[in-house]
Order: sequence, then structure tokens, then C-alpha cells
Amino acid sequence: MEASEARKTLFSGIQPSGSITLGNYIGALRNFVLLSEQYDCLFCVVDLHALTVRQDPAALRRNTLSLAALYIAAGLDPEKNLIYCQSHVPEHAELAWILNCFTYMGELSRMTQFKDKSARHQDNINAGLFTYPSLMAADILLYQTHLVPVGADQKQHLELTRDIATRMNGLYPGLFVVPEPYIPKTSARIMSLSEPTRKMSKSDAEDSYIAVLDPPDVIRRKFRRAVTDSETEIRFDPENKPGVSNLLSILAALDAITPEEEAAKLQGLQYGALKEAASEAVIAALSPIQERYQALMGDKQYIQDILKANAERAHYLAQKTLRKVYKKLGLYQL
Ligand code: AQP
Repeated sequence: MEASEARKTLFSGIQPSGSITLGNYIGALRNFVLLSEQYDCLFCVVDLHALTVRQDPAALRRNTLSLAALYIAAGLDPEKNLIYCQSHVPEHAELAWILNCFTYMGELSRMTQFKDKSARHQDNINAGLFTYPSLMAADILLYQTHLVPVGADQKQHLELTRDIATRMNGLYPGLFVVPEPYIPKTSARIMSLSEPTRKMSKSDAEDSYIAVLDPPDVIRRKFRRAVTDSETEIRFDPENKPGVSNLLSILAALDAITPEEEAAKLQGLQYGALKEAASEAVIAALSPIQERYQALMGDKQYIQDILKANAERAHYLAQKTLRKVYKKLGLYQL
């Protein structure tokens, strides 16, 4: 990535907290690829965020390398985009501490992700889960980011990031670029296949999500078992028909039309046909990525070399912002 005056900066990340899902792909990864030509991009494997929920160390290491390979397999050129791992650039954690001192308990308490995850992990409601949004704000503000492509579930965290940046700019003018979110207009929240009123998540039960690396027979089986409803009409109506609407959203995202148009195309057919159409569209979208992924994973050293070189470049950029922040806040500089 060449530093350029004209191009704006884009930052985003995905947690290596499991095998990434079709939700992560449609809500985030695929937009990374679409936007990557127009921006100077940083795509981070946000491993420190993953620690807010207990991780098996071996699985976390595996998922980290796998996610870096998937970024590339999905179409992100590692020569043109900074693909790196969050824990390799210590400035993320350092800036998070500073931002924690400018973020209010009340703001963090209102975050729906904190409420959801603390309800699901009652035995481990740790401080990191609570301050997750400050670390996310640090990830973004560290690179003076203009645009952040995310799924709809991250909208609230992005708004908090903007509030923190604006607050700190009020105290220390010119400190941060205030970032804009990029959230797809449709299909920005893919729902669980088994519980379609909840979002699809990689840390939920296996049958509730399609993993980007699922083979075709597994994808077909999971769609066949997807929860629909007791009616027969294919109609886009997320409130009353969440399961059917979710399948339409998935199909629509991959066909680049609206879910309503998708429903019109399938008028008069049965749910089985909708499930089959969704399976085949997903298989067609994921197969080329899976092929490239398998090839990349055959040369792990290549991925490691990319992570290392790009972390050094990210570290250089991060240092610039962190030094500026320390200086403006009055931390004694040698
Ligand atoms: N179901 C979804 N639909 C659309 N977008 C989604 N994203 C996640 N789930 C969906 C988007 O994917 C990006 C990376 O997400 P993340 O891994 O950083 O964290 P998350 O949002 O908490 O995703 P998961 O899959 O639910 O992870 P776990 O289970 O570990 O919590 C983000 O841009 C997110 O919006």
C-alpha cells in the first residue's frame, strides 16, 4: 500500500473466534474486496478482540492463520492491502487504554453486543467484553480511517467510535479523522439458520451457520434443515417470516438484487426450491474462494511472511498517530 494524498483510508477487521461465516462474508468480507481498489486499506485479524470470550489457544492460532489466508483467497491482494494481525501491532492496545479514559461507563453499558454476549457467557462477564468498543475505536482511529465497512450489528460500535473521536477532537483539535461506516443497504444482517430471529454467529452451534469453508454437501444439508415457517408462500417479511426472509436476503445478496425481487422470481414455488436456490448460489460464491484458500494453506510460510511484513508497515503508521496522541494529551516525550 503506497501512502497517497488523494486516497482515503479504509480499516476493518474480523475476529478469529471460529470459522468465519456466510454472515461475515456477506456483511463484511465481500465488501472489503469491492472497496479495496478505491482506498488505502488495512484488513486486520482482530485476535485481541477474540480474547473477550474464552478461546482454545491451539484453535485461536489456527483460526488466525486461516482468516489471514481467507482474506487473500476472497480477493484481497496482500501487496496492495495491509493484511495483518492485531496483536502484532502493540499500538492498538496502547491507544485503547487512552480511549478508555475518554469513554463513559454509561455509553459502554448501552452496547447491545455487551448485553447479548454477557447474557450468553454469564460465567465470564469480563472487563474486556465491556471495553471491547474502546479497542475497536482504537483499531479504527489509529490509522486516521475514513471508512469502515461492517455488518449492521457493528453500527452501534461505529457510532460510539465517532462520538469518542468527536469528543477528543473537541479537547485536542485535529487529533482524529472521524470515520464513516459503510453498511450494505440490504442483507447487512444475515440471521441464524436454526433461530432466524438471531444473527448468524461463528461462535454459535454449527448447524446455525454456514462456514465459508463448508463443503457443498454440508452447505446443502444445513440449508435443507434451515428453519422456515408453517405457511407456504415465499414472501419477504422479516418480522412475520424471519426464516424465509433470511434465505431471500442471502440469495439477494449473492444475485445483487433486492430480497423482494428475489421473492417475485420464486413466486409459486415451494420452500424446498428456495432452499435449493440459496444452497447453489452460496456454493457458487464460495467454491472459488475455497479453492484458492486450499492452495494458500499449502504454503503457510507465505502467509506468515505477509503477516510479518504488513505488521511492520501497520506499526509504522500506528506509531505516527500514537505519538501525536501522547504529545497532545501531555504525556512527557523524550
Ligand atoms: N450475521 C451477520 N450478518 C452480517 N454481517 C455480520 N458480521 C458478523 N456477523 C454478521 C460482520 O462481520 C464482521 C466481522 O465480525 P466479527 O468477527 O468482528 O464479530 P461479530 O460481529 O461478533 O461476528 P460473529 O460472527 O458474531 O463473531 P462471534 O461469534 O465471535 O461474536 C463485522 O463487520 C460484522 O458486522
